[in-house]
Amino acid sequence: MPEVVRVERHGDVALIKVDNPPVNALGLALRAGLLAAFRATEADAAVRAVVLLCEGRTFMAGADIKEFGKPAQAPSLPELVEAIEAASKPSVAVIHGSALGGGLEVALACHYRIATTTAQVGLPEVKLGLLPGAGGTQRLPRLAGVAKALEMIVSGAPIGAAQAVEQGIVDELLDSDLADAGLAYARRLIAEGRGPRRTGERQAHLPDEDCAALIAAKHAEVQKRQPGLFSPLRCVAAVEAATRLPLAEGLKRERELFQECLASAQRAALIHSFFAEREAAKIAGLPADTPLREVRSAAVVGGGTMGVGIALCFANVGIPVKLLEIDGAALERALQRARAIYQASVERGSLSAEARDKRLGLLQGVLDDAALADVDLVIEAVFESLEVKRQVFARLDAVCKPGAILASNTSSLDLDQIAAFTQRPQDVVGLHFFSPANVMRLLEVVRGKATSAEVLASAMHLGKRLKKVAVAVGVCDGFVGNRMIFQYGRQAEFLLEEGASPAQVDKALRDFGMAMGPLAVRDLSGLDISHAIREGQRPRLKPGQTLPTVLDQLFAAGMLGQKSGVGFYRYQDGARAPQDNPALPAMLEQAAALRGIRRQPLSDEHIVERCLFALINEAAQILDEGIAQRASDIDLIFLNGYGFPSWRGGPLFYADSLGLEHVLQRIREFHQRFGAWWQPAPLLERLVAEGRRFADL
Ligand code: T1G
Repeated sequence: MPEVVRVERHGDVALIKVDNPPVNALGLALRAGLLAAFRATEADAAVRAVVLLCEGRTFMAGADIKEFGKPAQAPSLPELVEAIEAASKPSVAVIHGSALGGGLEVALACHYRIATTTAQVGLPEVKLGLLPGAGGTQRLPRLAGVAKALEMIVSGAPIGAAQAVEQGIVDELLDSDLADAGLAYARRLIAEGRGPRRTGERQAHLPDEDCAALIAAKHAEVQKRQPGLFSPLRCVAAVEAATRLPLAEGLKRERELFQECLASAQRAALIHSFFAEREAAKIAGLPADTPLREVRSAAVVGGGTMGVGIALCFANVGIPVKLLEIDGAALERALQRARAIYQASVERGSLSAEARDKRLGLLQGVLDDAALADVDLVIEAVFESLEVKRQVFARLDAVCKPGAILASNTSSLDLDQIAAFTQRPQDVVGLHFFSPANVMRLLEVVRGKATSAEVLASAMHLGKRLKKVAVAVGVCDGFVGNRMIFQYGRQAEFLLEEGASPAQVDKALRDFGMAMGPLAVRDLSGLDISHAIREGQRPRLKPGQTLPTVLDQLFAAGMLGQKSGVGFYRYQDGARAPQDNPALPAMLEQAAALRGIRRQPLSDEHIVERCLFALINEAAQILDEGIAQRASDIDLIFLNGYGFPSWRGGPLFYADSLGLEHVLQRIREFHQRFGAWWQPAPLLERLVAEGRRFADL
C-alpha cells in the first residue's frame, strides 16, 4: 500500500507530505500516519518548524465519509488535531484545492496557514447531517469571529482564499510551488523567532461581537428556514459553547453534539445522497474513458420560460449561447426576461454587476436558424407538440454541423420519435431541465434507443459542467420523475374526492417535508397543463384504471390555478396566498357520487401513505423496466427536482427505512380497496420475498 504520509527533512524544517487520492480524505491510515509524523517531528530536536501539504488536486477534503456509520477507529480526528495544536514547534499548513471539514480542522490546528489564490476553505459537515467534529466549531470563531463562523458552519458553504485571509483564517496567499512557499514561510518563522500560535488559546469571538444576540438570531433563522433539519441547530449550539466555555470543555460539548448528529437518521440519508450524486455519473456499459464531444458553444430554440432558463445555465458557466426565436418581438421579450432574472440576482446581492454583464455578453439573440450552423449543441424548448418538434428537428438536421448534439427538453413526448425526425438519431438526446431551469439542479438525461455512447457521455459531462445533478433515464411516458409524480398527484386528487380538502392534503405532505403540497404545485404549473397531459394518457389506461374527475370539472369551469386566479385554491386579487375555492366542495361531492362513495374524514397518515407509496410502487416498476439504473438515481431525481426533503434521502431510501415488508403490505391493502392503480410492482414483491432492500439492488 503506498505511503499516505511521508516526512522529508529540509535543514531544520520537516516537510510532511500527504498523498491519499482522490481527495486526501482523512481515513484511518492517514490519521495514524499524520499522528506518527507530528510525534516524530516533535521528538526530533533538530526540527525547528513543520510544514504540512498535500499531493494531488486538493488539500485534505475532510474525514473519510465512507467511515461514518461504522465503528470509530483510533486515532480519531480530534486526537490528531489536538496533537498538532499542542506541538512545541510552529507548523504551517499549505492549502490548495479545497480544505474542507476535517481537512480545514487540521489546518486550523496548525499554527499558521497559507493558501493558493484559487483555494477554498469550508466546513460543509452540515450538508451531511453532521457538524465539524474535530474542533471546527471551537477554533473557527477564535479566528474569524462568531458571526462568520456561524455563517460558514450553518450554511456549509466554502469561502475563497482571499476572503479567508480577510477573515483571519489564512495568513497569506502564495503564488509559487507549494513546498517552496511552505518552506520559505517556515524559515521566516524561525528567523523571526515566532513559535507556535495556538488558535485554541485565542478569545472565542471578535472584540465587538454581541455573541448572545448573534447566536439567538442564527437560532431563530435556522428554526424558520430549516425546521425539519436536525444538525443546523446543533451547529449553533456548538458555536454557542465556544463563546461560553474554555476550549477543553467546548471541545467536549462539540463531541457530544457531533455524536447526536452522527446517530441521527438524517445523517444516513444525507450521506446517502452525497454518494448517490457521484454514483449517478457512472453509467453501466459506458466506459469512463468514452470520448467526449467538446461543448464550446450552444444554442437554445425557443425563448419561453424554459428556453431562457436553459440559456442562462450555459451563460452562468461561461459557455456562449444563442437564443433563437421566431420574430423580433418574441426575441426581445426573451432577452428582457434574461436581463430581469440577472438583475434580480444583482439586487439580491447574489451576483455582481460585472458578472451579470459578462453573462449577458455570452447570450446572443438570433432570428435565423442559419446562426446555429456552427454550435456544438442545440437544445429545443419549444411547445410540447410532436408536430412542432418534428419541424424544429427537421430544420436542425438541415442546418447544424455534423457532430452537433441535438437535444430536446421535452418532458412528455417520445424521444425516439423525435430522434427519427432527423437523419442523425445517434446525435439526439433528451436534456430534461426542471423549471426554473436556471435554479433547479436536476437534469434528466434521456437516452434514446439510437443515442450514441459518445453523445450520452457528453450530455452527462455537460450536466456536471452546468452544475446540475445529471441522471441518465430511459424513454417512457414521463421518463422517471414525471411518471412517478403522475401517480402521486393522482392519489392526491382521489383523496380530495374521498373526503380530504386541498389544504389538508397539502399540509400533510408539507409536514412530511415536501417543499410544496401536490395541489398547490398543480395550481402553480397550471391545471390546463395537467388536463392536457391527462387527456394524453387516457387512451393508455389499463383495465380498471379510473381517473379522478375533479380536475376535469375545474378545467371545464375555467379554473386553471394561479394563472386564472382560482384552481384547487382561490388566489384573491392575484395574491399567491391560497384561499379555499368555494366552488370546490360541490365538485368533490359530484366526483364522489360518480364513484359511488360518500366523502368521509381521512387521517394525515393515510394521506401521506397514499401519495408516497404510489411514488414507491411506480419507482419499483421503473427500476424493473430498466428506465432508471439504480434506486439512488431515483432518490436523486426526487431530492433535486421535486422538493423531496433532503433529510429523508429520497423516496426509495425512505421506503427502505420504513421496511419494504410494511410498504408492500400497505400497497396490497390499497390494491384491495382502490383497485388497479395499486397493483404491487413485481420487483417490490421479489425484494420482500428475498428479504432485500432497494439499496441492495
Ligand atoms: N470522503 C470519502 N470520499 C470522498 C470524500 C470524503 N470526504 N470527498 C470526496 N470523496 C470521493 C467521492 O465520493 C468521489 O469518489 C471522489 O472522491 C471524487 O469526489 C470530523 C465529520 C472535495 C469538493 O463534505 O465536496 O470532515 O465517485 O466527484 O467534484 O469535522 O468531493 O470517484 O469513487 O466530489 O472534484 C466533510 C466532500 C466530511 C467534502 C471534490 N467534507 N467532498 O469535488 O470530486 S465530514 C466534505 C466534496 C468531516 C469532520 C467531519 C468534493 C470535493 P468516486 P468528487 P470533485
